[in-house]
Amino acid sequence: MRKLVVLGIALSFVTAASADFFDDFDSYADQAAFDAVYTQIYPTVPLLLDQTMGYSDGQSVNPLGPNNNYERRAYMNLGAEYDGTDAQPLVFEFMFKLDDAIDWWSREYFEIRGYTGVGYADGDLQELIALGVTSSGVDTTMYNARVMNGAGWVNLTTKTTDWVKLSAYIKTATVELFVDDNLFQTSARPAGVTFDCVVLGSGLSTRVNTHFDDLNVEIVPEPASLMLLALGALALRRR
Ligand SMILES: [Ca+2]
Ligand SMILES: [Ca+2]
Repeated sequence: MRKLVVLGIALSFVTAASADFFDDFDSYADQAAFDAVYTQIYPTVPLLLDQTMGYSDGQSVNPLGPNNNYERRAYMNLGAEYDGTDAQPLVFEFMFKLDDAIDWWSREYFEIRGYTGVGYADGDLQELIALGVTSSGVDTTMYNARVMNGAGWVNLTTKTTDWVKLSAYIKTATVELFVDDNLFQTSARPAGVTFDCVVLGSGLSTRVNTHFDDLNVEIVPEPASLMLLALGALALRRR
């Protein structure tokens, strides 16, 4: 009976862990193919698929600084409501590259958002977590992040021109903010607010060219949950 209980717990984790989305942007043959997946918020000034460089293989997303970049923004609905817990954080992360780490006027980021409805701009915006760089109210020598209903904009670590991995681990009532898997900030957040879409690009003016790659949205079991999974597997084998 105890084995069955453990097995049941383990299976419930397996089911909940299936909410994954990953895009390396390498599969799109052209801009039109990219636009079929991501909805351009300003169709006449689209967020660009860059087919000349990337972190993974040869393609990435480029909001095309340093020239006028007042638009170039797109979104994608995740198709369901996602939330993280302490046991199973919802992970939002991607690779990010600045062409210039010195210039203060650098405003680009990706966001994960939650609306009262089922996707982008459907009802009221409930929460927004951004990762990237911004130019006011922060230390502009650093990567930045924003938790709208938490710490607001915060500083992470010193900017470079290398590819870096920016990550947000969304837990029950906190958001942990990482650069290259190093934790730099923890913000509070309202528990129970779910996420339903991602927004790519700031849509704001900037003077620095940036690239984004390997966008990942995933529910990750923490080690305690993995231990339960292992116990469940063991129980199965012993049966
Ligand atoms: Ca890529
Ligand atoms: Ca929603």
